[in-house]
Amino acid sequence: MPKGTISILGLGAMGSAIAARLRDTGYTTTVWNRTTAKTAPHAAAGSTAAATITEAVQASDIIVAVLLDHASIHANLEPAAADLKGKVLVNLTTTTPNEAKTTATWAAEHGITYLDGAIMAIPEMIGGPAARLLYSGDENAYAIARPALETLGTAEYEGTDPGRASLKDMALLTAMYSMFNGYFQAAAMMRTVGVSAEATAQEVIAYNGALLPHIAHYAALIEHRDYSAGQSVDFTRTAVGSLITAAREQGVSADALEPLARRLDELTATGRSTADWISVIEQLTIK
Ligand code: FVH
Repeated sequence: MPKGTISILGLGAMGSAIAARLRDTGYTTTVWNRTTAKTAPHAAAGSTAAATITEAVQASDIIVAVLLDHASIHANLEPAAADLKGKVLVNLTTTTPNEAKTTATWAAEHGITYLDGAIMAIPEMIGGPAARLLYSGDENAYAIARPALETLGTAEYEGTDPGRASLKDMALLTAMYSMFNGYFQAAAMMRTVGVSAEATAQEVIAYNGALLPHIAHYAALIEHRDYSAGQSVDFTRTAVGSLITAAREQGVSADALEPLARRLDELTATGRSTADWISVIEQLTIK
């Protein structure tokens, strides 16, 4: 028995996975994509292919947008604003927090109930519990769309600030890219002596994997701004300086570490060389 009507705007890798999942879990789906040919497999599988975005919007109560970026969302949705009025719009396109807020303001001005979303998964994970999808914005929009959204993965509502889901997404992605960048640095250094990327990967997984839970200890100290003990700025500055020198000696760029060295230099220059090195976090806020 059909559960409700949902239109999916955007049939890239992620939009396609979402459309398929919603269709397979009993929703009446209408799909639209800029490149019309991408609607064909969905139409063959039971979705309705809309020729225009307006047609797609008019077909459903809930509209899920999965386009490339903020610019493509506004280029396509603004002309359809009148048709979106009174509907629930769930935007799963990756945008910055401020872009999410801009879209929320625009939606409110046009009588659209807006929920912003961030997908912490790859398309293959959609439909499984390991897929985390973060949402923030209009509570009513979340309540209405929630049953459908819960079919996509684990749904987590982050509150009414429309930028909140995006901010968390961006913060976690920043941590992720920094982690991988650290591995690239290690692999670039080790391959100068013929060690394979696979071998270094195993070493990094073992070493960093064992250390990773230690960030919870750092978190407690950061919460209390307790930088009175622990590994000092002075010690860490020397250690990071050696890492930079070692990288350069191997003919490898030290770009990955130089910002950390600069933060440690700043702490030293302002008389905080004996503080715990995790106080670098205080240097990250742009004043
Ligand atoms: N794929 C992933 O693993 C990540 C996981 C985390 C979240 N992201 C975000 O999801 C959005 C969509 O990503 P995607 O994987 O579906 O991306 P593509 O396969 O490249 O498809 C892009 C779709 O956007 C359409 N599009 C692009 N520009 C425009 C435009 N100016 N007007 C209308 N549509 C546009 C594109 O259409 P077409 O090229 O087929 O005609 C695709 O439907 C994204 O924000 C990720 O960051 C996915």
